[in-house]
Amino acid sequence: MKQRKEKTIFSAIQPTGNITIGNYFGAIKNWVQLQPDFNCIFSLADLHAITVRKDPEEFKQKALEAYALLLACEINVEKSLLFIQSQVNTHCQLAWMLSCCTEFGELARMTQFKDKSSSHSDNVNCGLFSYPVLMLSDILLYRADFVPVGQDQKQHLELTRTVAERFNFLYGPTFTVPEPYIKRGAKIKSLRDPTKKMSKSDPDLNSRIELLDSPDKIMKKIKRAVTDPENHVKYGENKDGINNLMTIYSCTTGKTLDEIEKEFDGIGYGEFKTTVAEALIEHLAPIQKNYSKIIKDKGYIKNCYKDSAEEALNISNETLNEVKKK
Ligand code: ATP
Ligand code: LTN
Repeated sequence: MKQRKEKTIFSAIQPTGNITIGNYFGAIKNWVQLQPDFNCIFSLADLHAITVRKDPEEFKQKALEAYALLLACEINVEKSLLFIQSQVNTHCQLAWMLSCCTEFGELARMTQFKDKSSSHSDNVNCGLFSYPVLMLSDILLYRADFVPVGQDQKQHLELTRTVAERFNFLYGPTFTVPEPYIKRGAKIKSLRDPTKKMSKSDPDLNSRIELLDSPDKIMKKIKRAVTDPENHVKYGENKDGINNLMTIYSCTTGKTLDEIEKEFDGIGYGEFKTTVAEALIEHLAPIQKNYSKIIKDKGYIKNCYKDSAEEALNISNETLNEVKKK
């Protein structure tokens, strides 16, 4: 990280499956835009990902691809850190200490835990339960001021603040209490069930657009997206499917919902879907082009994550040592 700015940003993404436009518009695009103004520290949260069972070989490959894709999205390792969580051992150490400052009841209330324990009822492990403690440790180690995430992570952020304040109160000022940095309207829903969030681990491939999907796939998936019988491009209640497509179009083009309603006044869902798909295809093309170059250069990718991990370890060790002392 070359320049030291006044404020620091931390965020992470799990290398599970293929990164979707939900991850991109909800998180990664913001990360890229924040790079000129903040010290930016980003991580691939592989330790979080193993709360759900993985095939080891596939997992390793996915982590490498996710790393390359973040570089392709223009996370710039000259300016920012982009490291792999399991390569920086301070995270687990702080997580243990802070798990002793987190209440059982606080973790039991987390909606992500409730959702994931019902969708993976054969493996409700302790890691799934204490997941937020590792996450808040990720953030607090770097004394981050802001954490850009999608709305689904807001509850974990509130817990991060609670635990930081509790520790500071009990042992004296230590942690920066971070603020969430959440962009309005950036929650992208599943194309098949627009009441649920779009997720890269949803078993239904048609529920999501992945950043590396071909133009043909993007067109097909958008065409098949669930809508309502009204055939009127208007944002509103009980129109989750159309609301979602309008959000995607808005994120892609920068147009407001009002502008979109005007643009498609009197135009049906079929034509609207084609326009949304075309805009997405155009938006993703440069990322896909960058990715195909980067993924061929394994040496470069390795250098990037090793250098970042080394620097992350130096920064986080300072915080960890202070916590140990206290
Ligand atoms: P998984 O399905 O493996 O749980 P995910 O797709 O939900 O993964 P995460 O790795 O948990 O993604 O999240 C990475 C970042 O992307 C987070 O900041 C999260 O808030 C954001 N994000 C994930 N899904 C969406 C979505 N549908 N809309 C907006 N932001 C999202
Ligand atoms: N739990 C997050 C990923 C994550 C994260 C973090 C995000 C792990 N550690 C620290 C922000 C800050 C998720 O599932 N999106």
